Amino acid sequence: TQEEQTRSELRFPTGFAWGAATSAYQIEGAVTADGRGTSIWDTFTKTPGRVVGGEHADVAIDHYNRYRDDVRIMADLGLSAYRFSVSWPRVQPTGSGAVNHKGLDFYKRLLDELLSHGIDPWLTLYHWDLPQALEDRGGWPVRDTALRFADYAAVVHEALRDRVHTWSTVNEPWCAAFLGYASGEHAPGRREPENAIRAAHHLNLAHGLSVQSMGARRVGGCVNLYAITPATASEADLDAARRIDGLQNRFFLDALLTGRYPQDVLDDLGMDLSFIEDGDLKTINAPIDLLLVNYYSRFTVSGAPGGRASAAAAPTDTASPWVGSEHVSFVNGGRPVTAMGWEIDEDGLVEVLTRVARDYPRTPLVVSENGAAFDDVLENGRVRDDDRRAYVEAHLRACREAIDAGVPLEGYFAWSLMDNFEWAWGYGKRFGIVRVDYETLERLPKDSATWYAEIIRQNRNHEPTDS
Ligand code: PNW
Repeated sequence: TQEEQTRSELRFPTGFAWGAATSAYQIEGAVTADGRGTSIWDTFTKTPGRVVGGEHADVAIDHYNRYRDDVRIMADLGLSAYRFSVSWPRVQPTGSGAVNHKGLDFYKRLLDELLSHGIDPWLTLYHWDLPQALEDRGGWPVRDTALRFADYAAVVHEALRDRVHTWSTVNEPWCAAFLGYASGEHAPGRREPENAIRAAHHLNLAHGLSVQSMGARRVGGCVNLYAITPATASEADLDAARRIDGLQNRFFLDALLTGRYPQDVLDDLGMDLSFIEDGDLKTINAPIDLLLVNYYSRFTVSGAPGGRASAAAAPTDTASPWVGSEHVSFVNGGRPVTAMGWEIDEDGLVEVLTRVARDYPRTPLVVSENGAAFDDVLENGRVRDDDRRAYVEAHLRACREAIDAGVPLEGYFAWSLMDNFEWAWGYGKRFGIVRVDYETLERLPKDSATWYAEIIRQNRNHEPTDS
């Protein structure tokens, strides 16, 4: 039958990680509990005009208090892995010095709960919630922030190493640098193009320094990659594609995996780069055990004026994140879009994965985020999100295709486990496979979650039972 065929095509290798992902600020709430310090996202969300509807995440989906229920949901879905992040200001309220043990205790409780349900925790050290005190001293454009991060990483690693097998450092340095310091769409909301490049370098440096300071085995870096197509074969459009690929993809991939910044990108920037010190690239190129790839969409780009300045309109008044390539425009590639306006293109995922495996060989890969926001309808206690189910299914097929092509892909994490605070968009964009009622905070698995659970069950039934 059709259904059996679907399942047999979605058969994955034994040991494949079946996961879902979240991040601290987007779900935890409890922003003043147990000695947590202030992060740049607390400040940003309280600044008028920054987030749609003035929404913030003081309560978010109250995961800090409801983590037991949430782990139960993961167990019911049969997830083998869960990717989450640690809030730096919970652990070090001012980003350096004294450790707040009550903050670490929360993660110990969460990890114990996960482990007791047989769910493998994947810990991300930084998902954008910089302690405000460090931003007050200059933030990511300042080198010292990377040094403070290395200390923080060592603290977390020492406290949680007995409970965590897989570590990752900085989630999506592109977003943290360019949405935070160039376009201003994300916290801290600065529009300082050259400082955004400094931030990008120091985020890379923070990655490398923390790999060293943790001395952890099984540690990875995390990048958000896009498939990129020139709008036409014109010279201007080909140049636009080279530039955007350079700043979005190669600037991070080359640094982490080859220890070099792409020369063409440095040339495009045409700025003083003396903040890059001798030995930095060697540090950034610290050996890692895997690369975490977040994938959502494809960009179609043009060097001719007239298109949009960004792939999807930002919800607030922002500048271009494309430092040195502000003239590039993003055009409609003609594919269906999600509620974010992001084009759906699963072939782009095959392209991205095979490209990374070819150009940066011998690094195991994981799809650490993939998913879609849609305008869900709750009807008779059920969310029939066939659009999200189709998105996940298409991208899982893409993963399967990449594996068949020889890509060393070790897992897939749906973004997101639950509806949550979607940054500058607030709560209006729902990415969860589990619905959250923002009045009652009740959780309800959507049809996409039920479907995903069935795929996982089919795959895990075929694994050796003595593992
Ligand atoms: C990622 N962009 O964010 C993040 O890792 C998640 O926290 C987030 O919720 C998810 O994707 C969905 O947005 C991105 O504008 C935010 O290019 C913005 C962009 C990319 C990724």
